[in-house]
Amino acid sequence: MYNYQLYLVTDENQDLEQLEFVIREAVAGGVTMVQLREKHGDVREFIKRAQVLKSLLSGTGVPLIINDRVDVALAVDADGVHLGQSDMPAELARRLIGDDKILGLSVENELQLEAAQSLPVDYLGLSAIFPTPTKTDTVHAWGIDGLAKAVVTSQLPLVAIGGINEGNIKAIADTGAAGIALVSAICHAESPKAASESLLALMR
Ligand code: TZP
Ligand code: MG
Repeated sequence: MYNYQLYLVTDENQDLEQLEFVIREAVAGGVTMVQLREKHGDVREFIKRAQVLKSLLSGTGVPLIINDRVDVALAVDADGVHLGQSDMPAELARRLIGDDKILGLSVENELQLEAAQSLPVDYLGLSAIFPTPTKTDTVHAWGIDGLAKAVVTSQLPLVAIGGINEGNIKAIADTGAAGIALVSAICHAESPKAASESLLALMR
């Protein structure tokens, strides 16, 4: 139902100006979804950045997803929330955000993948496919084989995340995953627009 093909996750280390540049370019280059990921700033800063992205994305058809915080998503009327395993339980988040918003959940191993199948979520983020310097606390890497098996068993759409770039995206696309989520391959590209265009072409 939603298009997860090229899912941009923002880099919290980029300032507002860099963030705006990346989002404008990435949308022009064809990203299909944007997640605002803030791990260290205070909630006011989070909300401010969310409001900026909300207005940048309005009218583009690209949904804005908020990482971790249901309250921030509701406060700015974002299109959805992405939860980790230690965030608010999915059932409660769904009750708060309603049926019309997008709800995603990260799964880090097979047990979590199986348990998530009966949850009221729209998609699962398979974290992490490869080890990545962007998130150093991931415990397990699914690899291409793990992803391919997960795609076969999951009833829910899977979005692959972690260490994905132009060099390995084809192997990911071949597994039948619904999409890929990336930070550095787009946020740190000299031209986020050109990077998004070529990543999208490789995904298709
Ligand atoms: N969750 C699992 S890996 C990751 C997140 C947020 C970071 C992905 O970043 P990159 O730079 O695309 O490897
Ligand atoms: Mg999280």
